[in-house]
Amino acid sequence: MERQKRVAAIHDISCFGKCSLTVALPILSAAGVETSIIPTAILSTHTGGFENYTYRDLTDDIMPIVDHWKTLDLHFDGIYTGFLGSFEQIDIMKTVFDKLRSDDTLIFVDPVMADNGKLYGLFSPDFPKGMASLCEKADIIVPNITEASLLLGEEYVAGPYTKDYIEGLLHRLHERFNAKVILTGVYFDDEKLGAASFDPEKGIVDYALSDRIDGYYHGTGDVFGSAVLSGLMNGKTLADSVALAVSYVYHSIERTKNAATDIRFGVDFERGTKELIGE
Ligand code: PXL
Repeated sequence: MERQKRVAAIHDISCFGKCSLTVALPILSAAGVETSIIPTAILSTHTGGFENYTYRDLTDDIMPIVDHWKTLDLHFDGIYTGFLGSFEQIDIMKTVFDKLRSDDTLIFVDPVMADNGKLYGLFSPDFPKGMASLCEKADIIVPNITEASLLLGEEYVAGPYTKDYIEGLLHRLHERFNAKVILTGVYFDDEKLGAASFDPEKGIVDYALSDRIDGYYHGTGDVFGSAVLSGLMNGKTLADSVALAVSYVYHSIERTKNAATDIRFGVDFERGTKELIGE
């Protein structure tokens, strides 16, 4: 049997509301990937639509965890970062990458900081500069269109988009960050929504679009990123991993919509995990 892949997932734990580590850990595990975690903070809920949430910062615990791991001589096939709460955590991630990576480690950075043309309330206007400096260290970045424009210092453009715009954005991101790029929130009309990816080795842009389900469902970016990384760790191409993730997110939203769950509570990704392993 092939060696099991191992990923280090570095995100916050939002105790209620299904995102970040409470999504990355179960999805990667369900896909057969061993998943070690470094929690960067513990919140009672995520910050999207809840008030009075608790926030315990765990910045001081990150390096001691990494330094202990170093003594165990662990090999990581992937390092996956998402929501980071401060510039300090961004800087620490650069050291974490240097300490934990081997020659074949995939550095997968989701620059979680904004959506729908707006930076999340928690972040100062200069936060994107910090996130951009982390993306410079990545092999793959997974911004949505708002995050992509912030990373490039460009004006946000609202959709529907043209292929020229999407492909221009992908190429500018690739040139700026020297990484493979997956862009989420791509749509050309009101019917379909999904992602576009650019793999420089292949030289073309691939699209994966599904039917659009209206409503802003929280945590879908993390479900998407975790599913893409699952696909990659299981040997799929970038384009196939993105297509798998778009379909998985679509089905997760569909189940949630049918159940009429509060959209802040996250999506029902749990009852679809078989899709991750092609069943
Ligand atoms: O899903 C991204 C995310 C992760 N963690 C926290 C968040 C958010 C988005 O709002 O608030 C704490």
